[in-house]
Amino acid sequence: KHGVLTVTIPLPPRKQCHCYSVLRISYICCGFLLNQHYNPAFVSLQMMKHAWDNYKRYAWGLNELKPISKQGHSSNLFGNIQGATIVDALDTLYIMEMKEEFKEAKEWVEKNLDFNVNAEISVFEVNIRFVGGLLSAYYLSGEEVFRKKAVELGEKLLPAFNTPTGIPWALLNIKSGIGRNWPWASGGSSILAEFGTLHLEFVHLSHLSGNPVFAEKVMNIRKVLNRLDKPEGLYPNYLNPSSGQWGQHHVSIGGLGDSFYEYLLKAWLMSDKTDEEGKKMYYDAVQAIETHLIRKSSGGLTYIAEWKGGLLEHKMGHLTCFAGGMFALGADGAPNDKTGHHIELGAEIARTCHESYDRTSMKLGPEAFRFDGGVEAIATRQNEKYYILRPEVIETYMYMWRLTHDPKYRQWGWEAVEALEKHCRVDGGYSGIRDVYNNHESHDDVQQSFFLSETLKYLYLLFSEDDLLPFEHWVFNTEAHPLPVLHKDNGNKEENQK
Ligand code: DMJ
Repeated sequence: KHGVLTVTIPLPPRKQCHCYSVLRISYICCGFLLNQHYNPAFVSLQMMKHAWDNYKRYAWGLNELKPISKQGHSSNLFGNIQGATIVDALDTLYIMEMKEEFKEAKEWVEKNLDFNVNAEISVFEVNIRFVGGLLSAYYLSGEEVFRKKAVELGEKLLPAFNTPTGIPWALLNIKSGIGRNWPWASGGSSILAEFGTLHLEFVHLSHLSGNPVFAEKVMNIRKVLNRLDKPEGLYPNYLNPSSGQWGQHHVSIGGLGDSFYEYLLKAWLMSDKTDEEGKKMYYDAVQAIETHLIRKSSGGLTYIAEWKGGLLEHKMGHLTCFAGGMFALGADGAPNDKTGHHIELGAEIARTCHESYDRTSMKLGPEAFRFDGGVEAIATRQNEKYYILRPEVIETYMYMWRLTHDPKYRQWGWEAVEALEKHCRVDGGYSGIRDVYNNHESHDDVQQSFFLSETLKYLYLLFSEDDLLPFEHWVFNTEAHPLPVLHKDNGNKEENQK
């Protein structure tokens, strides 16, 4: 207010900026407008600190934070298992070297994380956030408590597979072991993206416990899928666990389908490229997706449509944007000299998803955007205009950056940082936005746990050196929890390669 204030901010110990160097941002601090030179990875770390400190202050031990009302938020996905944000954030804290915070999170897990509760939970959500979070925390830190808790929780999830086909239920009461499916899912079906997103964690549970049962359960899912005819080579989103038949023929690379495809590719990568079945299923699926779902708009934007019984809905979800990174990550093994083509596909999806952000007032992407009725990459329905701090677009920037080193991906990531700081950051943490086309924020008052596990981690990695969690040694589960590649030449002994 009364002169120039010079602030010196220590850079974190590791070199974190590649050729991007230092960025200038304007920052409001205690009422002063400061022009500071910030290292962008350091900015992501500061964002993590703000998200974490406020969770700790207002919602410690509860699942998530309501950053406007400054209290806990509980979602029925976790029943009454508590501490989702703590478990989801463990590895981000570790990677960012937030040592004090990691220590207090570990102590909470030791003393309070309790799975002996009468709770009906989502098998998928608990697996990707809790099992995945605990496994990564174990592999990164070597602390035995995380391994023990992961295996204990994995055992609690096993009754979900007690169905005539072994395709697991979506919901499970972890006390009684009784499972069921979402009442809205096509004729009692299980969901492709849910039962298809257990593979990585369950293979690691067998690896760490010495008990083959976990891996057997997920290998059986593959067997059931491989016996079935696939319409046009595509996998419908619904499969009945009793009859073993498909439900409605809806196909999506976004919600209900997305991470099934991701896990086929990553199962192959995580097996040190020995899982030939996973590899074949992945590249066959991508071939069918290209033929039947990928289209180009008249304005030249490549998008992935949804398929409903042979008819295309020209809509792409924010969730679908992860596929840019997936195509690029899988490019290396693509058959018939298609490596360059898969990288290009990844780059085109990244561009389309960036456009979906750029065409809003807040420069944050809507939940779904359309390519029909005269629009391209824009949400037209009111109930698709929200942004809930999702990571998929930043995830794709991170993969594209690592695999191409085209500086535009860091630039786009920085645009997202600026938009998050401007519109989502509030006193009590970070909040989602109800309508990204509006000029004034209407906050949804939820700080999702995946904001800490995924969005902020992918931003930090985007602005860090490639040797922080290198792709040769780590694969990220769908909640951005890094799991080590099980190298065939070291007797499958995991190493801390961070
Ligand atoms: C996350 O929980 C995971 O990325 C999941 O695969 C899809 N949705 C959310 C984030 O948007």
